[in-house]
Amino acid sequence: MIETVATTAYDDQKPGTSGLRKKVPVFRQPNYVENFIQSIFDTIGDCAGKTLVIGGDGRYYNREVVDIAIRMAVAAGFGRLIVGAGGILSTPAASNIIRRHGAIGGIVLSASHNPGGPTEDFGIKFNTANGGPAPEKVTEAIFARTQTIERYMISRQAGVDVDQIGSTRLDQTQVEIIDPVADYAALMETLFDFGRIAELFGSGFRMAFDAMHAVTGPYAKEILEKRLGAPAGTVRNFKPLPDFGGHHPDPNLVHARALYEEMMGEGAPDFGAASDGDGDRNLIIGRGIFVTPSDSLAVLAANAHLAPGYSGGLKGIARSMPTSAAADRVADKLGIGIYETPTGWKFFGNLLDAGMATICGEESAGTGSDHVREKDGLWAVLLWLNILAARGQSAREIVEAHWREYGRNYYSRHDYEGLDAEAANGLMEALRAELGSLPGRAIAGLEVAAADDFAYHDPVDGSVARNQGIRILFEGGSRIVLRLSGTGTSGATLRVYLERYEAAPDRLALDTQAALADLIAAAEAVAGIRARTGRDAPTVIT
Ligand code: G16
Repeated sequence: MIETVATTAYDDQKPGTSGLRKKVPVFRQPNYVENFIQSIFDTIGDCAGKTLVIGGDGRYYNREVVDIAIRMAVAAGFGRLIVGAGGILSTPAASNIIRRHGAIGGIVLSASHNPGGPTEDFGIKFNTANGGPAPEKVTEAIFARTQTIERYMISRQAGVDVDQIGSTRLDQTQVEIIDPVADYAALMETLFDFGRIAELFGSGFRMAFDAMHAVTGPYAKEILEKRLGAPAGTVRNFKPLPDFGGHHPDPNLVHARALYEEMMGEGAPDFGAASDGDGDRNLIIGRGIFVTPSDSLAVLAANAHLAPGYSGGLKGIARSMPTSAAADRVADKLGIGIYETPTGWKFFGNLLDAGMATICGEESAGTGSDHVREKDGLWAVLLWLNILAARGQSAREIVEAHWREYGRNYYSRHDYEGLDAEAANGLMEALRAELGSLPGRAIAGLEVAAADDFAYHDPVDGSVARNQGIRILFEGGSRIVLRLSGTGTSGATLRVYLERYEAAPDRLALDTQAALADLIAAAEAVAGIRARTGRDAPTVIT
């Protein structure tokens, strides 16, 4: 039985950098979830006979929303639903399934690296037929629809048991509950030399992978321990929990501190890695060395040809604007295109679809390739393993050799979280107003060469995205970027990105924060962070 339910619009359902992210109590308001899902379906238009993928990262409220999404998709007339067993699908696995099964798109439930629980974060995003996050014109259409919605449709038939792998018919819809891992693991086998990586593990190579009680656990267990023969216990915290064990499933140096300490300590394993809530981010730590996401992108791009899936070379590299320019040097050397996009994986979609880029990366711990249309945490880890196995060197040796060859882009991001939104917006507006007068001025001893508010002109569809972050470029190539996060769920988060390039052989092993000290001072001087936000120090330094 399909019921049409009258509803009233909410005015705050505007998707951010990566879908609609709010606190669980917000999603629990009457019809809040239903309004958003119906707005997605109304934006798709005719859903009859089409295929839709549904899954999420297993966080608190995932099961309830999977059930609602299935019922509403049946009411919308979809022909086939593909749902991860237990309501589980990592973001990259969902992207792969959409592509592999010719789905019109997917509903992916996640708030990524944000904490989970009854008062914590939840999120809904829509991915389109290419497997990637919906581009801005689609998210804007969904948002517009949420503003005028007056009804939604839902099936009141008995639902399906999402824990039971199998296929059930509900009205005209075939609902398939699938193993969330199988298709993804098969894809990884086509890209990497599993035999060689297995030999590495067979030779006594030790690895620590922290799944942070999030979605990657079952994927990492299957691939690393079962298929590649890593010793049992290599994958830690592998059981996805609705509250991630009370932690933030954020693979950075704050929330994966224990792994970092271990990798820097006596008797550290050879290689350490972690992934986030929905499995699209990665953290890479070699024994005695943290590899910044920007460096990781550059090293992976320079060595990708060592993995079978990339042996033919790369078509191009894309990075988000705040990501360091380390990858640009690799692209120059390889003689391939380098593209600078705004923050948000959705901006890579066109470049990947058009065959202009093969590998993409972001400073926010995201790396991926054209194998799917999302960033992919485990993919990055497997490419690293493939490279380690092929080169027979440690991660540290590889990174240091990379710096010797290309120079080093010292890089750090300072986040000021939970700011008063007005104060944060005021800071950005004041900076914007000053941009024209900055070039030629000296700030904290550094001369400004150029300053702008980044605008992206998509070379594929000609669309323009403005106000994507303030860039202050200094003589000599150092820079500061300031922007407000588009993924937070309370107040505002100011991100300050700092970068300095060094090529002198005796200046490649400096302490990162010390190497960036004058840029940190310049950011404070130009933006007045302390005075405007009342904060003396960043909340998180990565
Ligand atoms: C999302 C986006 C990324 C972006 C990151 C941070 O990642 O997919 O492209 O870099 O947020 O965005 P912001 O700086 O606006 O907070 P995830 O892993 O949270 O989905």
